[in-house]
Amino acid sequence: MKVVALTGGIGGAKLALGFAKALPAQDTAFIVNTGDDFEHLGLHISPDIDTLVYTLAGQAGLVAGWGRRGETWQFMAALEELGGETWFRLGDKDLALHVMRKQLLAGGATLTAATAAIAKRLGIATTVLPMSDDPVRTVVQTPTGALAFQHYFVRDRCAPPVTGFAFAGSETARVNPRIEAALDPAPDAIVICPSNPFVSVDPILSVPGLRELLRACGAPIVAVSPIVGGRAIKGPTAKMMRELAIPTTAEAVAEHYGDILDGFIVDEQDASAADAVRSLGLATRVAQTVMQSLDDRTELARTTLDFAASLRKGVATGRG
Ligand code: FO1
Repeated sequence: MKVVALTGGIGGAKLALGFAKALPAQDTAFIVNTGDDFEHLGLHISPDIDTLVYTLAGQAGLVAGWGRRGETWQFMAALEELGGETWFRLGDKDLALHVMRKQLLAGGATLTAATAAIAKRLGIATTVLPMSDDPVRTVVQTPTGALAFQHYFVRDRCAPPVTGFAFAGSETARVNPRIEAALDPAPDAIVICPSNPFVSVDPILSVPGLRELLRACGAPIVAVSPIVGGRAIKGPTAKMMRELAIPTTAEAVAEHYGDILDGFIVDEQDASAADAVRSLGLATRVAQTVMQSLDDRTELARTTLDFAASLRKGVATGRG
């Protein structure tokens, strides 16, 4: 089985680890959101790439879910003394990765090449692909104006009500050519991980041509709901849905993804949503999607692949 999975943020990284444990490395490729990226302190920060590579390397911070475990904060303390910006916390070990990435990019490397070099040094054998090597930046629209993503997410702690999103640079961004290679030959499954649909998945799908590439390759496309029992397991997904007057339900997420999907997996707590999802023309599967242990991650990965396989056998997918 070969999988290509779209991921961003902490929820997505959990399932990504499940795939990395369930499949051989050469059969596993991740398309990662770079809409959260920003230039900060002269560094190029790529939070969703870093959350994924630290998770795959077993180095992710267990509490917050971002940054590295076992961190020290001498750099932040010294920066504070100098009056530098410390609202975005960079641990001492994490800092080394950002400095290395900046050095590679300054030397002319693409974000893909820099990511591959870093992933290799962290012992990661799976393929980690930024959605594009061109800059795409998520902008959060609020009643009092637009916010850069990290200002919304970290500096303002997701407090401002959202009215919409924009992905600056997406008009001219090119799909990472390595993604085209990963889709040819077609994988057995394309999976949209349980990430935030608005600020982790939509930026990926905003890259011109990527949505069409995913659909054209013929692999079944399935998503795992990031909403369980009306709540997001982590992060502002449900809050954003409420602010956008979208019901905080699993089926509302399926509807949001629209016709790119063939199948949608809902948690056992939302089994009652299965009919509503089917009425969207989607195949659906009820499973445990809440991932606490490593086994949960691997089990959900296997369930997702099995579900996609059942769709690949030509079962009516309801896809237009
Ligand atoms: N999130 C926070 O809430 N506070 C932080 O200080 C913070 C620092 C940080 C440093 C590196 C990194 O890769 C991620 C970091 N994040 C922090 C998380 C980050 O903002 C989010 O993970 C993504 O942008 C949204 O998924």
